[in-house]
Amino acid sequence: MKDRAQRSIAECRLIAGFSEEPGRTTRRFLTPPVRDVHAHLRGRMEALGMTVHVDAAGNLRGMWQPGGAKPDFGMARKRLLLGSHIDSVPNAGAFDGVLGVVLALEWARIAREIAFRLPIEVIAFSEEEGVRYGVPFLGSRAVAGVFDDKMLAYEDAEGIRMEEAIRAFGLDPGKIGEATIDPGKVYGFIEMHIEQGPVLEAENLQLAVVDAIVGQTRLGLRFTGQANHAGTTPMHLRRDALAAAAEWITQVEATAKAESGLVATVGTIELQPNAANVIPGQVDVSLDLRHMNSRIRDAWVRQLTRDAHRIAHRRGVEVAWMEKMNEAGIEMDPTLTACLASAVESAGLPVKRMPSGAGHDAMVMAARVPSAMLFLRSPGGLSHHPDEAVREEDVEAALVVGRKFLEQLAAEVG
Ligand code: HGY
Ligand code: MN
Ligand code: MN
Repeated sequence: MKDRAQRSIAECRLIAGFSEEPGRTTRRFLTPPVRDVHAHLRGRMEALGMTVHVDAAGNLRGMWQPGGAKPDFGMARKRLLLGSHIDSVPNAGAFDGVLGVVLALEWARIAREIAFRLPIEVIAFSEEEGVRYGVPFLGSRAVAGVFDDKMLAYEDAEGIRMEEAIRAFGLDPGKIGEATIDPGKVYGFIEMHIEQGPVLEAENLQLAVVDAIVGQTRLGLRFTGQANHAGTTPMHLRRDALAAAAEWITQVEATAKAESGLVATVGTIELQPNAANVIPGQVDVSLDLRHMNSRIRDAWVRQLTRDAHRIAHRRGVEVAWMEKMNEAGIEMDPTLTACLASAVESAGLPVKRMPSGAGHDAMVMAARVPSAMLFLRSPGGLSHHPDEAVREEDVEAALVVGRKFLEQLAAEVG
C-alpha cells in the first residue's frame, strides 16, 4: 500500500495544477480547469472498469459493478457511495476534497481485488466550498435531492448566472433533478478528508472517524454610508461605511471569543469605490458562523445583526443583510461509523472519534443516506492554504483501513 499512497499524493499534486490561475490552485465550480480534472479522473475510473457520466450539477460519477458486468444505474443491489469534492478555495492546497476522491478510487481498486459484492459509485462532487456563488454544497445538494432551483439565478463576481455556467459546461440545468440518488439503492456514503485542523497532530494520531459535523450559517452584509472626498470632509461629517464595518468585525471576533464552541469569520470584503482618497461609501462583507447547536448559532446571528444595526446607526450608516445558507449540524450514521471504527481497529490503529469543525458533502448526504467520514491528520493543522499537506503513512493507513472495511462489509452482505 506504500506505493499506492505515494501515487495518491502525487495524483493530488498533479490535480492541484489544474487551476484558474497560474502558479496557485484556484478551481471554482465548473470553471475550465474542472474539465482537466474530469478528463484525468474519467481515465482513472474507466481503467477501473467503471461506467462514467457527469450529472447536470457537474458531479463526475463512476459506477463499478461487481463481476465486471456493465452496470445499469438502476441496479438492484444497494451500492456503496464513496467520494468528496474537486472544487477549491482560492490559493488552496492540493488535498482538501481531491484526496477523498483519489482515495475513493483506490478503495474501488481494492474492492475489485477482493471480489467485493456490492456496486460502488465514486462521486467527484462539483462544488462544496461555495466560492463562486456564495452557497456551498451545490454538487451534493443535487445528489441528495435538495438543490434549490432558485440558486440557478445567482450571479458570480463576473455576473454569470449559475444556470449559464452549467450550460457553458455543456450540461442542462433542467435535468438537475435526475442527479438525485434513490436512498433505497444506497448502502451508505463514506467521505475521506483531511481533518483541516490541529487535533490529530496534537494527539499524534493518524486517522479519526467523525461522529458529527458542526452546523454553519453564512450571511452577506452591506454597509451603506456616503462616499466623499478624503481630504475635504471633516471627520465628524463622515458616514464611513468601512469604519462601521470594521467596528462590527471586531465585535464579531469578541463575541466568538466569549462563546465556547462558536467560531465566526469575516472572510470577504468588497468596498466601493475602493480608492485611497475616497471615503468608502459601500462595503459588502461575508459572515461564516459555526456551532454544533443550531439554536445557539441562530441566537448569535440575531445578536450580531442587531450589533451591526446599532453600530451603523450610530455612524449614520445603513446596513442590510441576507442569509445565504443555514446548514444544521448533523450526526454521522452510528452503524456505518461503527463499521469504519472497527476497520480502523482491525488495522491496528487507535480509534479516535471527533466532530468536524469544517463542513463537508457528508453533512448534506447524511440527511438522505447513512454517511460516515474518515479523517486523515493535517500536518501543522493547516488547510485552505497552499502549504496544506498530508503524510504518506497516513494515506497508507487509510488504504489499509479501506481494505479492512471492504472485507468486513463483504463478510456482512455476502
Ligand atoms: O468551509 C468549510 O468548512 C469547508 O472546507 N468547505
Ligand atoms: Mn473540503
Ligand atoms: Mn474546504
